Amino acid sequence: MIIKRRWVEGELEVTTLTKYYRLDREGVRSGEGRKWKMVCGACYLPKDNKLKPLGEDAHFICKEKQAVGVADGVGGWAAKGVDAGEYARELMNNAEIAIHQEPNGHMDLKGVLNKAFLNTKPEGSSTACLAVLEDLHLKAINVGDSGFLVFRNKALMYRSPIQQHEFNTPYQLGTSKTCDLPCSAMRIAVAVLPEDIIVFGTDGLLDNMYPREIEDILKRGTSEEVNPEELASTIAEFALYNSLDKYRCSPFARAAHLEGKQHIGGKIDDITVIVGHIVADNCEN
Ligand SMILES: [Mn+2]
Repeated sequence: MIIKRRWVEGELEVTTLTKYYRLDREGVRSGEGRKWKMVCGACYLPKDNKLKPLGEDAHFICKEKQAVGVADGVGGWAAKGVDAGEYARELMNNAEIAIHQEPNGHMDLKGVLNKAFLNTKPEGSSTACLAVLEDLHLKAINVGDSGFLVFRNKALMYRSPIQQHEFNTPYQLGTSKTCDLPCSAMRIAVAVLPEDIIVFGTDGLLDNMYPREIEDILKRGTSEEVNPEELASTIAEFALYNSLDKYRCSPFARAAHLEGKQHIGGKIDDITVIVGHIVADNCEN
C-alpha cells in the first residue's frame, strides 16, 4: 500500500532580474534581461514505521528564493535510541531560515549550510543537498549521497556526484565528532535551459531508480504540460515499487556488488523526490 503522509507543492517565483553577459558551457548567452524560474513539486513516501511516522528524510521548497533542499537523517542512530529524522528536519528548517536571510541573486549556499549546521541542535546526523536557481544556473551544495539529476529533452544531462567514506556510509553533517563538516561539501553549478527537468532526491530514490527509468517516465508523459507535483509522485511511487522488489538488480545492489558485498533487490528506505521544471519567465526581447 502506498502511504503518503506528506505532500508539498509550490510554484517558485523569481523576483530579481539579473543581467549578465557571458557564454556558459552550453554556448547559451546569458542575461540580456532573460530569466528562468523553477516550478517545483515534491512527494515524500516515508517508510511505514509507527514509531517514526515522519521518517528520517526532510525537504523544503522555498518559493521566494527559488531554492530547495533535501536531507536524509542517518538511520544508524536508531541503535542509540536517536531519531535522526529530527536532526534532518531541523537542519532543513534552519537552512530555509538562512536562505530567507540571503540577498536575492547572490545566495551564499556555503554560508547557508554552515549556519544551518551550527543552529541544528538535536542529536543525530544527516546528508544535505541545497540548490538555488540563480543567473540561469542551478547552483547546489551537497554533502553525502542525496543529490539531483538534470534532464534535457527527456534525457539525462547531469548527475550530481555522491560523497561516501565507504559503501553505504555517506558523508554526513551531525553532532558526533566523527561526522563531516560543511567545509567538506561539494559545490555544483549547472547551466539550465527552459524545459529542463531537475529531479532532486534522497538515496531512497537514487538507490532504487536508474536514470533511464526516470527518462522513461518523462517520455511516457502524455500531455505537453509538465506537472511537477504529479511527476514527483509518479517517480516516487515507481521508486517505492522498485524498493520492494526482492530480486531486482537495483542501483543499490549493483553498487554493493562492486564493493564485494551481497545485496539482492531494491533498498527499502524513505523516499523523497522534488521535481523542478525550468521555465522561461517573461523574456524581454
Ligand atoms: Mn535514505
